[in-house]
Formats: sequence, C-alpha cells, structure tokens
Amino acid sequence: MTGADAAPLRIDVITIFPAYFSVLEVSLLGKARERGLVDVRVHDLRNWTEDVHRTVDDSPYGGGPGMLMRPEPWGKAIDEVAGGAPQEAEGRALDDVAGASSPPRLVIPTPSGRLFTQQDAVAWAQDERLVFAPARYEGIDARVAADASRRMPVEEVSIGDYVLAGGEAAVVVMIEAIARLLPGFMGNAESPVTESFTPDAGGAALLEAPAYTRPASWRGLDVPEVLLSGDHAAVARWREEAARRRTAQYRPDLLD
Ligand code: JEE
Repeated sequence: MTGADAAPLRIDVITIFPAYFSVLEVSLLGKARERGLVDVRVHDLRNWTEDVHRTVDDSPYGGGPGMLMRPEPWGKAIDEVAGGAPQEAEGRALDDVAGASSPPRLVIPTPSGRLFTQQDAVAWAQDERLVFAPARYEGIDARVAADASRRMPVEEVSIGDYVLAGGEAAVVVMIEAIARLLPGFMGNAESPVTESFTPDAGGAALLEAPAYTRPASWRGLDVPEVLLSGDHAAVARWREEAARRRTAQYRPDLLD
C-alpha cells in the first residue's frame, strides 16, 4: 500500500500561461502524477473570454500603474472548474444532490495575502480538491475573491516577502509543498513528523543541524567526530545544540 489506492488529490490550475506548468511533469511531481497520487489539470483562462482578442486585462478604477485582470473570465472559469455555479446553487440544497461533494478550496496567490506556511500545506494535502488561480499584471479585480468566497473557502496567500511577476511560480511552490506530503510520495507512506516548520506539540520548530555524508574528510574539512562515534544519544544532543545555534543565527524569530 503506497496511497496510490486512495483517491488522488485533484488540482486544477487556471492560468493565461498553461505551458508554464509543464514543470509539473518533471521529476518527483511527474512520478506522483503517474502513480495516481495527484490529478493535475491546467486550464487556459482565455477559453472563458468572449471577445476576438481574448482580452483578460483592463485599467484600474481610481488610476495607478499597470493593468488588472477583468473579473468576467475569472468568474466564468471558476464557476465551471470549481462547479457549483450560482444558478446551480439555487433551488435544491447542494447537499441534497446524490454524490454532491463539498466545493474545492480556491487558492489565489497575491503579494498582499497572508503567508503560506507548512501548516497550510499539511491541511490542504488532506483536501479532495484544490483550485489555483495564478494571476499576472497587478492581480485580479477584488470582486472575484469576494464572489467565490460566497460558496467556497478562498485563500489569498503569499509565498514570501518579495515581489514576483505573477502567481505561477507561487503555485508551483505550493503544489510541491503539498504533493510531497501525500501518502506514497517518494515511496514513503509514513507522514513526515519531525520536519523544520512543522511545530511539534510544544510549538517548537528549529532549523535542522548541518548534515554530512562520505568522505569523512573532504578538502581539509572533517565531519564532526561525534557523528562518526556511533553514540546515538551523543549524536542527538549534538544535533539539538547545532540546530539551536543555526536557528539563532538565521531565524531568531523561531526561538521562544
Ligand atoms: C501573484 C501578479 C505581480 C507585481 C504591485 C505593489 C506589490 C502584483 N510572494 C509573492 N510575491 N509576488 C507574488 C505574486 C505576484 C503577482 C501575482 C502573486 C499576480 N503579480 C505583481 C506587483 C504588484 N506591488 C507594491 O507592493 C507589492 C502586484 C507572490 C505570491 N504568492
């Protein structure tokens, strides 16, 4: 049993750059798809435009630099991809329909979102469906998130404090963080419980100690003696101390 027998996590991506996501066919993500752990489908946002030029952008009300993405193509795309369009939601309650499932989570990367964390990756890896909406230009008309949140959970998130040219790279980052947590990924069915950024019951989350492999001496640099000693308790103590030192140096915000 590797998890491949469980229903795959269904991931939809709506984008004006479908080709960008060919990276998901490579390496580990590609293996996870082949093994049926994830089912990724990429959709071209321009399929939901109406004009001959397939326009997705317009200038912002109130002025300012750059262009915004128009709400109509996004609204129609999200209705169709996520299901549960407003018309369908009328009349009979959705949970009366045989086989009806809860709506997917909609994830919208934006530099003005809350930070995406390992805890989000852990939670979202347990969802049945995720829909990602990476934008270009200066982002999407704010009513798209407001409207979608009337019928599905919407997450406006940023992957870090720097400015990208669009949401595509952020989506690839988040999909990778989520997919590696799926049972069966990398041939490992156990859940990784001792990772940096996964706070334990006490809330502790330290950076990892430096790690070494053979040779024991390389370019005049020796692997710390204790790691060659076979004394597992001493190794554990050394790693704990090295982790604290490293965390104090690089990420003092993680220390109590
Ligand atoms: C999604 C478009 C480009 C550039 C205006 C005004 C923002 C948008 N961690 C992350 N960094 N960047 C993104 C991200 C960037 C995106 C989109 C995500 C869609 N863009 C863009 C500039 C601006 N700037 C001054 O403050 C900064 C807006 C991201 C994530 N996730």
